[in-house]
Amino acid sequence: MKTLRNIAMAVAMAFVFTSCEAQIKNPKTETVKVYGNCEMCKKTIEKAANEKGIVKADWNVDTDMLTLTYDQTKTNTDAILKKVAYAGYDSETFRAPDEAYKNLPECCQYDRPAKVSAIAENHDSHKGHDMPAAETTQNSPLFNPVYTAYFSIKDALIKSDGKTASAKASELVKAIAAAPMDKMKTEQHTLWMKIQSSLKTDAGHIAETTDVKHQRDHFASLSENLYALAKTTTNDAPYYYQKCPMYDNGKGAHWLSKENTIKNPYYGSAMLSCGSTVETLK
Ligand SMILES: [Cu+2]
Repeated sequence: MKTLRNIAMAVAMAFVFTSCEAQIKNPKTETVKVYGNCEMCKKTIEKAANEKGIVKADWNVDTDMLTLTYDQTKTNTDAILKKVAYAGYDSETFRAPDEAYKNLPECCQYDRPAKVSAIAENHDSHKGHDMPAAETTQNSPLFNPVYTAYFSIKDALIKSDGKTASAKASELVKAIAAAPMDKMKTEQHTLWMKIQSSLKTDAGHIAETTDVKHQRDHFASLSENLYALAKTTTNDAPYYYQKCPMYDNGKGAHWLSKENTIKNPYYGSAMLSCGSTVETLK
């Protein structure tokens, strides 16, 4: 009898807990990224998303992830993210109107993501039009001029053609200077600030000489930095991170290529197929 009562109690308790949990009817839970900085951002984001009995929102300051539980017969994630965008916060789905972003307190002016797929439905229809969505959905176009110049240097070094390597390095210097920092994601921007001066130095030295040996020394460190950068981007085609085990008295050196086939830029025709792919970046 006592056991039976305990079971009945447990069932009743479980029911109470579930019904408390289920304040929101027909619940659906989704976690999405919303860009922001601080505790104040958390308040604003949650306030914009919350709706009594319909939406419960929780934004994590450390991960930038917004967990939404909502009544799926009454709303959906897009509708909620639109409200969040109007409050000034970008998500992967909606970009906040620039005005709303500018109105945020200074501490809340987070680094805006490069990825922009759409603008929250705008009162001013003109604003929506000058936002070329397709151009910015992928991250790699940001750095395309950098990588295009880099791959040309690599191809010249494969042929031990110091003159072309030098010319292409001049293009790389320009591409580095023109990289749009305002469009980089936070992690890319941080990395960019760290590697920018070495990129300039290495590209500059390759440009200044036609001595292939000197160019290859700088190409090795240039490749390491561009590898780190490539890891933060989504590439339209895979980049292969390849290794020559012999370079610099057996210390080895890496390079990036768009082809899986090994064409070694460190020794050219002498050791053309020496090396291997160590990582594929997509
Ligand atoms: Cu803030």
